[in-house]
Amino acid sequence: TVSNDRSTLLPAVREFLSSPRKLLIDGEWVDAQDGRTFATVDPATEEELVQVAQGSAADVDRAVAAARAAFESGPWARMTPRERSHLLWRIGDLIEAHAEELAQLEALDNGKRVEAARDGDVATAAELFRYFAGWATKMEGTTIPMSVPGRDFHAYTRREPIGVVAGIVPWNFPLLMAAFKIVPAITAGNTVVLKPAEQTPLTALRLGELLLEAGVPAGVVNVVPGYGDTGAALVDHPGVDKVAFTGSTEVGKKIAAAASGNLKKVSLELGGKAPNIIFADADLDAAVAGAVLGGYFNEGQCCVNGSRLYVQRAVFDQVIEGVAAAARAIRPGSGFDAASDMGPLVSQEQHEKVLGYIQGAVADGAVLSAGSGDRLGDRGYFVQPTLITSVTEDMAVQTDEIFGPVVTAIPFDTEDEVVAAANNTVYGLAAGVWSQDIGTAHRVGSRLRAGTVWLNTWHADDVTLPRGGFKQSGWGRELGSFGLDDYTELKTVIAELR
Ligand code: TXE
Repeated sequence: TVSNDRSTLLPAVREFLSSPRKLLIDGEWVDAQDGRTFATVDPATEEELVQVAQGSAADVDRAVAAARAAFESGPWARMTPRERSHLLWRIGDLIEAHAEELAQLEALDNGKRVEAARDGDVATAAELFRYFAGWATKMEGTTIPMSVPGRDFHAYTRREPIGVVAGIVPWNFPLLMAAFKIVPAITAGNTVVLKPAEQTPLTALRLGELLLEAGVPAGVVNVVPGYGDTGAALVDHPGVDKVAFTGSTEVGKKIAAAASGNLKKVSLELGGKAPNIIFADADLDAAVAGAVLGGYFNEGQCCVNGSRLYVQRAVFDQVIEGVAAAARAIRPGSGFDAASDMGPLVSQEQHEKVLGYIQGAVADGAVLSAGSGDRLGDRGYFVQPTLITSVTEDMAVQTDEIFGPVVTAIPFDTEDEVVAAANNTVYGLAAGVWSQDIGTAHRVGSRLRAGTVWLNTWHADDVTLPRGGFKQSGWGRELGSFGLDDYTELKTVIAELR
């Protein structure tokens, strides 16, 4: 049985959940125009947490108008880079000051462990604001020589904000994904309408309150929760200049098509199916630990998880034994239970999808080296971390993004063979190599078609590093200095010196 003790909930969290949450539009908390609300659910108990206003196309209209007005006039348009920098830093401090509260809200809404939310999601969100606070004053252009015989010119470039940015985010790192969209956008002087995922709107709404408290002017960041149709209304809106989306490849394709209406700029961070390659000369203890972390981190609901394990034949049995033993030892439980190692999946839909893939693999003839394919307990969306062997490349469990704690493992003999297999996917988000031969590690790393490659590590990360996908894993890069490029237009100015 799963413990669902909620006695540690902070008064601020209880207060936040005590009344329906509203939309943030133009600095005000308002109901949806048609009065509609939807329930957000605790995935550990399957009980409703609170009702949340559901934005319709009319609310999207109001939010886009507010973002447009804030972009073109008012305090935001006149704010200096230094003032924006200080503002960003203040928000980082406020997030840190409310870390436990935000972590508890995240654990309730998403299911992840409070500790993981506090030390991971919330801490990184705070750092993101601080890192980009530094960039606000460093959005420099260049002067460029021109060669026109007999005439004199001064030419230079400027980085200017794009305008109104729609951020549409998923449920796996709700606060952090909200920060991924808001931070670079406002650093560069854009304004934002954020659409959190329907499964997990709460921390984005709490962040909205903190943004106002920090002094973000009205209309600069608007938060409009709702389902996919709310997101679609934003993508279709002619007043939106850019869409920044993280989610499924399927919806990413719809967004790319719909955005063609006014040719709004689009950046996409989509699905993945990362290959994790372990050579026989690897430090096997480290590789097994990396395979476990890479496979099961965040309940397996992470786009850069190493879900396809490839192990060189000589060490295959040894590695499988190690990963299976570790997977069986993981104790799923409530995110509020200090004894649990892993929370539930986010939703009933995700639970059914993941169990369906595991059962489908068994029906196809694969073997479960860890996990059972059955739900754990009778309440909450729990699943035991699963390792699948005797897998072939054509099985759905091997080709599709599952987005749960499910790892498949296939043995290989040669480098060429494993590189071909690893790259044989529509995705290209992350990949990894384990080998103590630096030549092998770097050479194979360079042959893998993925936006992030980890060598002898997994999930090592920093807000300073760009991330994004090759192939159908996306368009553009987020974070690091490159992350600002997608939120600015480059203007070339040419003056004749007469
Ligand atoms: O994603 P969706 P879902 C993958 C993962 C998962 C699967 C389905 O494999 O199992 O996607 O998850 C909004 N126009 N990833 O259904 O639908 C939606 O409301 C505009 C990988 O949750 O892509 C939510 O806010 N917006 C991924 C957001 O898009 C639309 C993380 C993501 O939802 C829309 C999440 C539309 N037509 C899921 N339809 C990653 N890359 O990390 C939906 N939305």
